Amino acid sequence: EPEVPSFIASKVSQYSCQRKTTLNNYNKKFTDAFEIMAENYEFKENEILCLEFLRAASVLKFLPFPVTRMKDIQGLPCMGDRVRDVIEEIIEEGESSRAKEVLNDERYKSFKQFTSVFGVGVKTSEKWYRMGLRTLEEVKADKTLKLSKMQKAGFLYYEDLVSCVSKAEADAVSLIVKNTVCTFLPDALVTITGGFRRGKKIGHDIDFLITNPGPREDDELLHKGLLLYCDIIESTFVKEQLPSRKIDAMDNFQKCFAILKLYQPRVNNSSYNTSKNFDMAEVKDWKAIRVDLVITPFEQYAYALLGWTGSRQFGRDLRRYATHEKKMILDNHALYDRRERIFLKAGSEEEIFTHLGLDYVEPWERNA
Ligand code: 8DG
Ligand code: MN
Ligand code: MN
Repeated sequence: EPEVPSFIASKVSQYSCQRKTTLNNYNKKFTDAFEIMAENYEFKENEILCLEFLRAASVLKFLPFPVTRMKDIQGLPCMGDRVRDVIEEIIEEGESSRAKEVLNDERYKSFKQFTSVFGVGVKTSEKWYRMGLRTLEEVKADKTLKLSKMQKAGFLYYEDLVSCVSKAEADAVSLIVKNTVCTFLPDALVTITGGFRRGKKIGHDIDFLITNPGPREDDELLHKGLLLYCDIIESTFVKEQLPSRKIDAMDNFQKCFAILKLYQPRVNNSSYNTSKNFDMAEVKDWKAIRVDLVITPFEQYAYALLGWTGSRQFGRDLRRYATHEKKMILDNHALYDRRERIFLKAGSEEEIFTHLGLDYVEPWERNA
């Protein structure tokens, strides 16, 4: 029996920023079910129940052993009745009937398809669903719909974008981005953030943080270059404004949710060469890849790095911890101490953890 003597359930923090969560998940069958439940609540715009299941998933991802009896979750935080019901059923039946119902639910299935398109969120899905649309085929066939520029690109490169990005692809794109950025800004720092910085082997996109030490002259950077699709969002950051208190704060950096054209060496497959229809031009030798490019002023780099490294849940808990345990406000730009009425400067992630009175958590331990 997997018994971990040093493990004390009642000492587990309710905040994932006080836990170390690696990619080694012993409780995937539970956390998968929770994430389906959470996503369904997200589609219903029920933030409270969505977060309840995401927090529970995050606690079980942290457990150093698989849950096999209800006793195993005794004393753990974030285990409300709804969560316990799902756990109990999975222990007894091997699966959750509630999660299964969600997977078969018409509305969930439609929203899942719709939101898989780049540029389509819950709001657009809601609109399409109310119009009676149920599948992506129906959406594509409806010529009265006015798609945004982003959504048009999402449909155009759909197949490439739903197939995930590998670590090798991320490394290849990283070289291209670094080279391109450095031709414009030789001193610029380009860092991969997001899931790949946390050690994930696949992702839905590649996240980059770009900063230029010294005088600011980086506004032009995103406006030039190699992008298939790029919708640039201008920086709206106002100096001295208080950090945002929103739980899922969008930041005000100049950023670009882009699609990059990654050329891939053609596999020399002999069946192509003997084919009657062989035509070099018809073989697609590139893949569309989703890339997030975020430009940050050098003084805010550590905060931006912490925010964009994620995970989303880890970030939410950092902000919740700052607000409720420290009377501070944290976002991707700054940390504000409400008691002292000062902004706390940080040149590294370590310093931000220190400001918050937290033990440092490595990026690969932030997979909450
Ligand atoms: P994945 O791409 O492998 O699926 O996972 P990920 O890398 O963890 O997720 P992500 O959606 O790419 O987001 C990376 C981190 O960036 C995540 O922790 C949340 C954070 N983030 C912000 N601001 C914004 C924003 O405006 N949009 C998005 N999508 N993510 C943001 O701090
Ligand atoms: Mn990502
Ligand atoms: Mn991203």
